[in-house]
Amino acid sequence: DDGWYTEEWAGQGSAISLKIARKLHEERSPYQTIEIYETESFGRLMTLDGLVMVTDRDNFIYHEMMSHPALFTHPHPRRVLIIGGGDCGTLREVLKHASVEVAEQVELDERVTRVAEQYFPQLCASNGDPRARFHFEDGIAFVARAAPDSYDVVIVDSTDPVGPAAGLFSEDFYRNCLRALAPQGLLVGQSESPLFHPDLIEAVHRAMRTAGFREVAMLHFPQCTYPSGWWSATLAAKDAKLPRFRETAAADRPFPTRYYNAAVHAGALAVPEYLRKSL
Ligand code: AG3
Repeated sequence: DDGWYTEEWAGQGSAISLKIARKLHEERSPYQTIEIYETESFGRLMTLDGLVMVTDRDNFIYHEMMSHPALFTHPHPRRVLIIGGGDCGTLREVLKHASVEVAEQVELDERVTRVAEQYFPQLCASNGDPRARFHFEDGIAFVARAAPDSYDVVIVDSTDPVGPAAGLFSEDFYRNCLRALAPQGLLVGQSESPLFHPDLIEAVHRAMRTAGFREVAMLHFPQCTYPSGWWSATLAAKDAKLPRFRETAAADRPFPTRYYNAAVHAGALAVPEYLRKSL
């Protein structure tokens, strides 16, 4: 232990290292190893099975981009379902929208949420909101038995597509999301790095289309502590082409954001040249 935390980026011959001040917590939950570190310059760090999930310093970019583009695209998002997202950062952003009447979160590992409540209280600041509902169970099974037309927006804030999260990138899962979505419904899922994982992004697009989503688009944004430092989310529309986002509402949003704004939203949808043909 040389005082640095390193996540080696599998198969990419590269890594992220953060200088550690001290380790605050480690436990083995029924699902994974959860660790919390105090870093020297990125605030607190949460890892799951050795993979970076959240740092204090840069998680706002990811959480804002997982939520606001979808919620400012749907015409009137009232019922939101979050799959994963145990650190509650996405939930906090979703609850900033006054139109949201209920936000249900389905996280497999309750310990992730309990540890986040203790070590990332800012991310969990809205957990007591009466609109928030927590389910600690498998999101794949939850969506499979959800009643049709239950949600306006489904957000998949998952770990990498390995182990229990692999099913969250499958056509079957997307088909169940499609059914659970109401008319005009939107699905958004984190979809890894545009630099390191273009094949996965392409596969996600294909699977969503095959599942029946009418239009699929990629959003991209920096996330310096995730593999390659550049990340994506994939947005899909249930029953019509993706509407243009509600740009005026985004520009006039009555709550603070640190990364998201209307121009950032438009820019995040621009398709990099090398992906233009494959997507
Ligand atoms: N999002 C985790 C994305 C995967 C990161 N991958 C990695 N470090 N290899 C979930 C946490 C944010 N709510």
